[in-house]
Order: sequence, then structure tokens, then C-alpha cells
Amino acid sequence: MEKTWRWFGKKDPITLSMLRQIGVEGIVTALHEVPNGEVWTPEAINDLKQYIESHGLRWSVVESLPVCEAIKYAGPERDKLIANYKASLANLGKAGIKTVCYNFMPVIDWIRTDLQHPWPDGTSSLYFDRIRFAYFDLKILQRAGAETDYSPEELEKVAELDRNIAEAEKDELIDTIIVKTQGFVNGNIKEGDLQPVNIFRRLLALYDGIDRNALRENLRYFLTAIMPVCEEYGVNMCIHPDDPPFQVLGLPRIITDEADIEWMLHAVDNPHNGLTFCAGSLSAGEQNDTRELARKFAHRTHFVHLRSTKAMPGGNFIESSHLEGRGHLIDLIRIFEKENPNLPMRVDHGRTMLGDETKGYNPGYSFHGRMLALAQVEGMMAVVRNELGLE
Ligand code: DNO
Repeated sequence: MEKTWRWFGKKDPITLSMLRQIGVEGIVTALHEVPNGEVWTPEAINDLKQYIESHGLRWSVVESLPVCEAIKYAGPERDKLIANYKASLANLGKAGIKTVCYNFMPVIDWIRTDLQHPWPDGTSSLYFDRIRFAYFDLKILQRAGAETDYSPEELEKVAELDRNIAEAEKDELIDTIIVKTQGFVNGNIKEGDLQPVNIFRRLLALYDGIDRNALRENLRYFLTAIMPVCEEYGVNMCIHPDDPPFQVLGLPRIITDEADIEWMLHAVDNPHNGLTFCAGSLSAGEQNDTRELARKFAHRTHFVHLRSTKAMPGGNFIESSHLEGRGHLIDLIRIFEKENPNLPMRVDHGRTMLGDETKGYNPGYSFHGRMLALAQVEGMMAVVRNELGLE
């Protein structure tokens, strides 16, 4: 596998020279400054590409070329937005950047409730707490009908939290769930936006009446429309699984497990329509065994995210060490090295440690924590290559 790293562009405090020093080979990035829906021009693409190459690295993967909400809910402007998307894909293909990661999650990309959940050793990880999430849904968002999504025990725990929670903690929950984790991935809400909860409610309303089947059809429509460009320029699309892989906030989620992935790959049965195998997202679903999924879908995987999670009681999960948890990363490396070698791989997220906490890094994207994870993954890769007689 190619060792890649998610880098957030020239403003990222983690520089390309630092990445060179720690053995990174390829860069995963995006034109973060281009508003969603606008065309990525050849000039902007080539400028960033040359900058990356001037550091002895290559631009391996685009993560993400964001899909606008109107494409996902089939708004009147969808064809115009798809035409722009195709133009960006063609420009990327012409520049030789041929792996494009995206997602089809309505309104909210990944979800966490705690950005610094402590481990006993003094480091911290991202965390999802189902009761705190339900609190956000029921008490802050006050979504109509939300009660039916939770058990009586969960509703009781939310009521108890409501009796004790401080105002500052509520603000922190809002900030974590819909602001801090979203803005930097080119999401809908950015730091500094006023009244994020109201913005969020308006976005949710766009999906009134859009169920799983409708969202699936909108994905099929989008993929069918872009495949000719992907074929012409050799671009591989790789959808990111829903994170976490279950229904949330009354929104449909359609890339959560084996059946969903199978549906998606068959719906548009073209080798350019593939998967980002995110072991972290998939392992957070108790229905998923990452090893089975990797065996089944390795041939349609174009990009791998190596990360692991530990399921906790009550539907909570924590991002665990890359050596432990439900990700089973060493087995995944064995499978991918055999079934589809040379895929770009990035370590996805890392712990916050050794001063990372004061650097203002994007949540999950620490330097020391990811560097440690990369070293662990490199070690696993070396063992697997040795087992396979490759070195
Ligand atoms: C979070 C990321 C996601 C991912 C997008 C891909 O850390 O894994 O935001 O980049 O879902 O489109």
C-alpha cells in the first residue's frame, strides 16, 4: 500500500517537509478554499499539485470533492451542480489525479460527541456517546418525533442529563457535533457561523420526505451521470461509508454495511464506481466484520482508511489504538496486500498526545498521534509483506 497522509493545504501547520521526514509518500487533500459546487480549475489544481511535487511527494487522492446537498436531495439545481462536478473530475483527470473520495451523507458528515475523551495514559481520542447525542437531538435540536428513535431507558438517561448539564456543556456539544467536526471537511457549518442550530434545522428540513430509497436513487442518478467522465479520464470514485454507520436524526444513511455497499456497487456496476474502505467507520457498526467486508470488496476498493474503534456498552464507541479494536487492521493489510496491492492508504485520525492539544489541529488530525499510528501501520505492513515473501 502507498503511505499517504491527509494534509489540509498550504495553511496546514503540519508541513509537507515534516511529512517527508516521517516517510509519507502520497498526499490526500482537496482545494479546501473552493466553495462547494464550484468548478476546480486546471490552474488551481496544477498549482497545488506542483507545490506537493516540489516537496518530493505526489497528490495521490482527492478527499473530498464534496457533493452538494441539492444533488443528494435532488433539488432543482442538481443537474447544474453535477455538470460542475463533472468539469472538476475532468480537470483532475487531466492533471493525473485519479482517485476521488466523496460521501453521500445528508447534512452531516461524520459524528462525534467528544473530541478529547481521556485514556488513562494521558492521551485522548474522539468518542461517540449515544446519550449525549440523543440529548443534542431531543433537547437542543428538539427534532419532531425524535423520541421514537430512542428506548425508554435512553430517554430516562437523557432526562437525567438534562437535570445536571451546564449551559457551557450544551454549547460545547453543539460546537462538537455540528461545527468543529464539520467546517474543515467542507461541511455545511463553519466556525464563526451564527446560530448553527438554526442553520442545521433548515438543512434537515431539506430532507423531509426523502427516505432511504429516494436517497439511493439520487446516488444512482449522480453516479450514472459522472461515470462517462470517469471512464474518459480514468478517474476512480470511492465513496466513504457513513460514519457512524447507522441512521441518525431521522436522516437516511445508505452506506452502512455489506448489503448497502453491495447495492451501491451493483447499482452502477462500473469499476470506476468504488469504495473508500474506512475501517474506522465500518467497525463502529456492530453488524460489520471489517475482515469479511474487505475480502468481499477489496477488488472495488480504491482507497483505504486505517483506523479502529472499540464498541462500548450502550451504543457508545471510542477510536482505539490502531493495533486494537474492531478494525482488525493487520488482517485488513493482509487482505489488501494480497487482493489489491498498491492501494493508497492513510492512517485515519490519531490520538491527541505529546502537545498536540495546544496546536489547533483539526479534530482527529493530530501530528504526533497520527505519526505514531503511521509507524504502527508501517510495522504491520512490513510483517505482512514479509509473510507474503515480498521483501
Ligand atoms: C473524517 C473524514 C470524513 C471524510 C469524508 C469523505 O475524519 O473521514 O470527513 O473525509 O466523509 O467525504
